[in-house]
Amino acid sequence: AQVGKTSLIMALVGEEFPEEVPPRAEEITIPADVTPEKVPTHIVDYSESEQTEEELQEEIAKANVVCMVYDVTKEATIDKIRTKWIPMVNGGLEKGSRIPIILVGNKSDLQVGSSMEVILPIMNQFSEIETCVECSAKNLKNISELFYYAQKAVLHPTAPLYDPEEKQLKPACARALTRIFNLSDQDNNQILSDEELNYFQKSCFGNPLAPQALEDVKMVVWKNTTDGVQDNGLTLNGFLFLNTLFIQRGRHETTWTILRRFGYDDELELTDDYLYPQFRVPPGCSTELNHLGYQFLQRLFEKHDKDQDGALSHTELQNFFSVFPCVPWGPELYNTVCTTDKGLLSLHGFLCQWTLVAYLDVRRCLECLGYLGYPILSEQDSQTQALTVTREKRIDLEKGQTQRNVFLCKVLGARGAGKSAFLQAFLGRSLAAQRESPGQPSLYAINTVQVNGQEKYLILYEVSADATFSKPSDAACDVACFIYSLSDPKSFSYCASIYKQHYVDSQIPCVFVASKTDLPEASQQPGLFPAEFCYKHCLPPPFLFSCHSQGPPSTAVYTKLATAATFPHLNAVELGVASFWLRVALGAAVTALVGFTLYRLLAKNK
Ligand SMILES: Nc1nc2c(ncn2[C@@H]2O[C@H](COP(=O)(O)OP(=O)(O)OP(=O)(O)O)[C@@H](O)[C@H]2O)c(=O)[nH]1
Ligand SMILES: [Mg+2]
Repeated sequence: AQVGKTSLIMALVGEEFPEEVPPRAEEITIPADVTPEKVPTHIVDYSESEQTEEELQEEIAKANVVCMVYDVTKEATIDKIRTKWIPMVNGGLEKGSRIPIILVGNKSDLQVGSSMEVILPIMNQFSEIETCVECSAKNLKNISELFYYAQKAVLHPTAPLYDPEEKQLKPACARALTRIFNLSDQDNNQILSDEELNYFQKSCFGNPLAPQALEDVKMVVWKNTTDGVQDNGLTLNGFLFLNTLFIQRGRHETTWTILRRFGYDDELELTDDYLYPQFRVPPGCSTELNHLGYQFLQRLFEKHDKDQDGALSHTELQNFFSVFPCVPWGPELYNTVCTTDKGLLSLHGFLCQWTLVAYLDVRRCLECLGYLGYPILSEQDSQTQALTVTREKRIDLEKGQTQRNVFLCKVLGARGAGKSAFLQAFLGRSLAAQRESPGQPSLYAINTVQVNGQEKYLILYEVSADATFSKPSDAACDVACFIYSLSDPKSFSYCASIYKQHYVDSQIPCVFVASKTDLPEASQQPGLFPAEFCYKHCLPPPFLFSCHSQGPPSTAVYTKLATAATFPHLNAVELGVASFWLRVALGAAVTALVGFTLYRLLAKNK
């Protein structure tokens, strides 16, 4: 009481010292345009004589920041801050969710020395105290500063960033800044060069550093650290030191600007707005990376391929994921995409995997591109610019053409028919190669295929023989591949039955594949001749396939699948099916014709 709370508020608003004040000032809102941080500010006074403690607690619960005023000439009022007011404000709250406090020493005009000696221990005791300021309502000293600090405490709180007791960055803050350092270190040499620092500066603050400022920054770091500057650039430690310095000098808004630019919120988590920008995918449409997305990913691949062998080793891949909260790809990766001779991830395999993620789970893809700093590094508004939503499939079918570059093929077949082997063969692995290094099984395999001179991505998905097809989407895909084993007499009936139940009336192109042609053929169950079945349903004749090969298995069947997916509107007849059946039929006619001609020749020579 009587420390001058009401006078301070009225001095701020009236810009002069009010000689007479009521016990409690009216609630006021200062409009955004006249406050230093451009946020509207609501100021609420408290009067012990007019309000109960419950009323005070209610107000505190609504507040973003509390200014605690003491009288610099009365030590008892300082004592009460420590013993009563701070415990009251933050006592009920759990650690971490504390309301920032500004200590305000009023009536500085009456005092000769400074109250700082008494205040400092209190500040050290309570980390929720953002700052302290001495002021005077009487001669208007530091009044606007006081409200500026209050705004700053809300907008740029110290607590998440800095541990005043340890005098160092908090672990979460150091982690976030480390990630930002790694993203900004574009050539991956663990040093921010002048060029990288300028890019960083520009993306965070809108303009590059002046050459002299750049030198000054490095000089400060060099003078105060042992390893902060190396090869005329800033190391991670130097970068962290610089931010510690900002905070220690009360310039947390600098560090906050950096953190927010890279997508962090007040809890130092990446915000949902940043990780999951609005992206609408209407039903019937698919999602693909566009050239911007591929360009960005290729650049990052090259950044992390330190030995430039065209592949990411396990360590290099780990390094690539260092800006992620956890590694998103499991060991099945190596059975999903092509690898190099040494079993490492090639650029091609890397881009295939990204294509798969973009197609199957676009939300996840946006999230991952967010971790990689896409918006900042590509100078675009958001990750959505790396992706394209394709036209609705129904319209593609109507128009008879598609712009899609990625197709999904479901691979169906009885147990042991050779589905998994078929997927692996798509990655260029013969049966021998598969047996030599089996690895973690994957239900997906993705690779590129040439269709009419254009590169298309084809995703193979192995449907378990136990799959139930409980909803229409279980059958949905761009092309269905039915695999039966020539050596297993029972395996065709599974294909025939799934085809008849789920595909015969769909518009999905279907291809039958007879697998294991290297093994002795067993006749399929009576009454079921695959070729006859295909003919009856206007399907192309079964494609003969074997993974038992020297070197990579033949790719013809995958081209056929991708072609069928690209031109679904072409029915079997146009896809050359007819010509096959015609050839079979014509075969007889040709023989007859040749026979006739021969006969004539013979007759002539007689
Ligand atoms: N000789 C030969 N064996 C093959 C061929 N393709 C697959 N196999 C073998 O057939 C067996 C079954 O192959 P998988 O690919 O696991 O069959 P699947 O259809 O995936 O089986 P499930 O996942 O259990 O339904 C394995 O032992 C393969 O090695 C082939 O072209 N030739
Ligand atoms: Mg399998």
